[in-house]
Amino acid sequence: MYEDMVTARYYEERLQEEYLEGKQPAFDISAGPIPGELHLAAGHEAAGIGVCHHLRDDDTVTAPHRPHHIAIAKGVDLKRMTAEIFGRETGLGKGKGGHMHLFDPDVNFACSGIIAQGCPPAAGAALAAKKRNTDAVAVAFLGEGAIDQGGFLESLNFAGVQDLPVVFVIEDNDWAISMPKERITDVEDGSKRADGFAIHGERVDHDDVEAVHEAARRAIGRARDGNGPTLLEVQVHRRMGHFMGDPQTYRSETDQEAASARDSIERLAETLRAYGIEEEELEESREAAHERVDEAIAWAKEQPEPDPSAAHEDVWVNPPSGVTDEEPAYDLAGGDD
Ligand SMILES: Cc1ncc(C[n+]2csc(CCOP(=O)(O)OP(=O)(O)O)c2C)c(N)n1
Ligand SMILES: [Mg+2]
Repeated sequence: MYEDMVTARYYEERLQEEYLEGKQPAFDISAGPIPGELHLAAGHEAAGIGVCHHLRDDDTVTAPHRPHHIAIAKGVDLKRMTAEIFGRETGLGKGKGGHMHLFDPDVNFACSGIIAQGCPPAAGAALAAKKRNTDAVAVAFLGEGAIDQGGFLESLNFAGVQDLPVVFVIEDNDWAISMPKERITDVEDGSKRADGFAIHGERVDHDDVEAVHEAARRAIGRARDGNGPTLLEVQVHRRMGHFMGDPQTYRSETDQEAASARDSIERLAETLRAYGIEEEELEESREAAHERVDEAIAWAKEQPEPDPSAAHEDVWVNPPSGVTDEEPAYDLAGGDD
């Protein structure tokens, strides 16, 4: 878990460098090697990694717009994920999705820029696992800013009624873009939403990966054993802006400093030292993590860019006429019928 946490943090530090380098002197969001928005999850590592360390490849994970730490912990191919973020042809989505739309069918991972979007598909994956009589489970991650979304609440209900092997994990970082948590909900503990659906709820109120791992053991064990869904909330911290380039004028310096002062990675390192792990061993983990990340980024940057003529391929299920030479299977515009 320590190595994955260091990998996730270092990965984002390197992405940040690559991202900003291309956007100077004025901040042009479309310029540089990583086009578009970039949402970094530094400060969220304990949640993604503490939970995903219980999962197998055949378990499903859906993540939100801040997905890197979760994808790394789920075992998504780091090279192809990086190529996707850099918009390259060999990326997971042929360079067309970018960092918020990573899909890796090999390890059943998906994410989306639409908040709480991953909840219904996770419930669906759990229903499929149950109908196939396997013990696979599904986990949906979402932010505390998404806990009033209909898709989330409907998924909780459906999962409860159908006793599905699914765990919903709220990463509570106190912010939804510039909106502090207390202005969008009167519920201090998001896991209390579970009570309204008669399912299990639990909150880990500090971003200690050991505590998350323990809570996730209970939740995922319950799902795997056929004992139904759980709603788990983990207090995390947003060390960065909402997206890269966010000036955070809405946020006090004290709040930003407090978020940076709580470092779940250093906390785990301290714990490991207390268990008698030598500094050398921790250093080996850090070096292995850095090497893996540097290699993935170097590989991604060497990958070809997609051919512009392929822009519409894989985008439309049924291309409107004019997009390709093929005749559409039916008239998307509706017509008389
Ligand atoms: C359905 C929907 N509404 C609005 C947005 C715009 N939006 C993007 S991120 C975000 C806030 C998300 O906050 P939270 O869920 O707490 O996640 P965090 O960014 O803090 O990790 C919003 C409103 C969106 N992506 N999808
Ligand atoms: Mg949030």
